[in-house]
Amino acid sequence: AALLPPLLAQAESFLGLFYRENRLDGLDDRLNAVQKEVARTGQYTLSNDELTHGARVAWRNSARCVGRLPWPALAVRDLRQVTRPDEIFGHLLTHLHEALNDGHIRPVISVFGPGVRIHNPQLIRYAGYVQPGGEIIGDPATVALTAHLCRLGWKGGSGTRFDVLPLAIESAGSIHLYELPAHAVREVALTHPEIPALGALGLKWHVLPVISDMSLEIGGQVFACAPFNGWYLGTEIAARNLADTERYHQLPEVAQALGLDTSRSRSLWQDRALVELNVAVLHSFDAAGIRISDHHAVTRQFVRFEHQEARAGRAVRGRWSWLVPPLSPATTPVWHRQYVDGDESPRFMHGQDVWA
Ligand code: HEM
Ligand code: NRG
Repeated sequence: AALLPPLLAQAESFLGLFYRENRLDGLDDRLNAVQKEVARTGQYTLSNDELTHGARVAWRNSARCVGRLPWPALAVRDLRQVTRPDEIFGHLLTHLHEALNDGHIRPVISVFGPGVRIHNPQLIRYAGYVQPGGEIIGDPATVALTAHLCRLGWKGGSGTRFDVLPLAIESAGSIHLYELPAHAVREVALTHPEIPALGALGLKWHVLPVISDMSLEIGGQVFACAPFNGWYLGTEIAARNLADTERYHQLPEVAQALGLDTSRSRSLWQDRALVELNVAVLHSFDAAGIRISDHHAVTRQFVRFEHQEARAGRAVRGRWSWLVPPLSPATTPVWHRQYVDGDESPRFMHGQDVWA
């Protein structure tokens, strides 16, 4: 095997997995065909079924993902023939629509053709504008991305804290900008079941997390444009995006809405504000009929996933620091378990930010 070209070795390993896990016959014939194709062209083409299974296993292998239990349900859109920016954008709008599914969010991945990549880390993200005085309006995490999009010709949005960024789609070396229409971006305004003052803060978040800057690798083939989504875990929005001091930094405002004593950290005003902000996110998504996980249920499901994988004779890789939620971590079962980190193929991979 050491003498095999790397691509062929990776193809054999993936096809072995594909035939084994699906209990299929004919692996030898398939390997012969792939060997010939690689010898002739230097590449080979995954069948639609192979691509589908490969993408699902890449999710199953994502060591930092606590939401892996429903991995076999991932909907895979085979768009490997699509490389033109206008067409890509159209398919991205369809992706958003099918994923949203009227609030009953479905996990979806769209796999596009060669030479394509999306500069944005997620299809939907809010702009971060730096004011002349240095103050940031919007999401501080996207300041560099926002500046990059402005250099590419974006004129900026309306200047709110929640301006949706345009997409930069690169194909065959040329870059095109697209504004997402409002109907493609579903958002939920935050309210609290008992505390109206929290609703008055004017906070909201978009309902679809669609990661668009990770490559998908299956059997040695790399798809640089393969945006995927599941649904949100409440803590991602409430305990990080809106709460981190380096992000929207809203805990002081929330604490004020709750009437807490913010003069002493020992009043635990940050902790109490954090809990109520998390209550508000889950309550608001539920009221809007939008699927969202809470950290207790998702971690129980993750342990079920571990047991299911053990029964299938497979090892689960996990990164503890990512699997443990940032709110009440020790109340969840993953806190008390150990995980072995690791990177197995098929996989999702991070590359270099285009603007870095
Ligand atoms: C990471 C939850 C679906 C692949 C994460 C994280 C959470 C999460 C909480 C950590 C994110 C962070 O801390 O920034 C969920 C939930 C899902 C879901 C609730 C609902 C179905 C998916 C799907 C895929 C996926 C469909 C791929 C097909 C990943 C990957 C990461 C990740 C690759 C690591 C991202 C990185 O390194 O930045 N997920 N996930 N997840 N998830 Fe999932
Ligand atoms: N924390 C990020 C999203 C990362 C991925 N999370 C998911 N993925 N739930 C944020 O926007 O807050 N997913 O595919 O569902």
